[in-house]
Amino acid sequence: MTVKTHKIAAIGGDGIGVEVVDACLEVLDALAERDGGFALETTNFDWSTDRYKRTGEFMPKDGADQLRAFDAILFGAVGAPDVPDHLTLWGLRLSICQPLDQYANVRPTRMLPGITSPLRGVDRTELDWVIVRENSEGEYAGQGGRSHPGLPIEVATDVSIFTRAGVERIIRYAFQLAQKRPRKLLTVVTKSNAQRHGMVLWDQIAAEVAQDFPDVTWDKMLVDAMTVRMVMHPDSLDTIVATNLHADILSDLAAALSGSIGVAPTANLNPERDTPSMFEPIHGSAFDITGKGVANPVATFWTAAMMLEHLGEKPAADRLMAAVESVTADPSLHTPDLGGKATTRAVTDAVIAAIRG
Ligand code: GGG
Repeated sequence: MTVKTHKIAAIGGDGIGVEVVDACLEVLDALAERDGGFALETTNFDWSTDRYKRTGEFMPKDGADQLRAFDAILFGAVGAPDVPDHLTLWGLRLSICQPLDQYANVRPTRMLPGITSPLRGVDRTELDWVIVRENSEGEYAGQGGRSHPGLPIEVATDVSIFTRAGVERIIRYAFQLAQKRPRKLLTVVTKSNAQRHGMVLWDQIAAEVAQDFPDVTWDKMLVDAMTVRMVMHPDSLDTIVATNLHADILSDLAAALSGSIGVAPTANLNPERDTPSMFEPIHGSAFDITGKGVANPVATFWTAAMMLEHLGEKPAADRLMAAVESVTADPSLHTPDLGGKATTRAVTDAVIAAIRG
């Protein structure tokens, strides 16, 4: 049998990011061993807030270029209590996603077996969404500035940038994704009543792109009304596309509704595959539980399944998800975020045992 080797860059980052990525690498090794058809060659990078404190840089200046040599990137989390969040986010996560043009941030949400939703009466069939977050521009374009510091006339601006090319490619990606899912249903989220330029452009481009997808049923929602719909009528939604900021907020809500942000995965994709894509849990560094051994590794395992699928290893991805679901089905293997007492170690061992069968 030909064994294909995938080169993986592993960046644990900060806090529990390091713990869940380490756990995930163990799981991936077990999968590769069990599968036999592929191998993973992993390179660990210490890029993090700790590195920033030591050297003044979260990652080397040519860091994003170094990552081009890899087939995929497995990322943990960024953020630390003693460094401002805008420095950590821009210093690491965005310094990778933006130069590598990982413009489609895909965030599946569904209820895994054994996990209950805080929404009363919602069952697994009613909550099965994919949120597509625009990941390259919009509110995260980095445009704006401050002047007149400390004076009453101090000014601070953050300018959202929406380009026709950027909006069209993410909406087209979302329609394509919706088309592949059984319900062929897409909701385009904006705030075009208040933001009368960029958000109106989103609405217009959605209507244009929709012409190419006559088999996809689509509608549009204002982001505020969308939060109500997610809670009150979760079964009315399937694929959702929104701006960088709106989708970030909606996907945290989605994760909470599906049981915990500790199980929510995400893929930062360059769909054209010109550059490597990056896979990470949605959650951050969670310093309140760092070092306690209780971080939920399920989000990172799920994101690893997305990574394997992206690398063409669908049977291994399916095996991993089956192992994860067999573990979540057992409440004695729930970590504290899910109301249980299990440790990261126990969940990881159980997933590896399930993989080995
Ligand atoms: N693993 C995700 C992560 O570390 N996120 C850190 C963060 O601050 N994210 C905010 C954002 O992406 O807007």
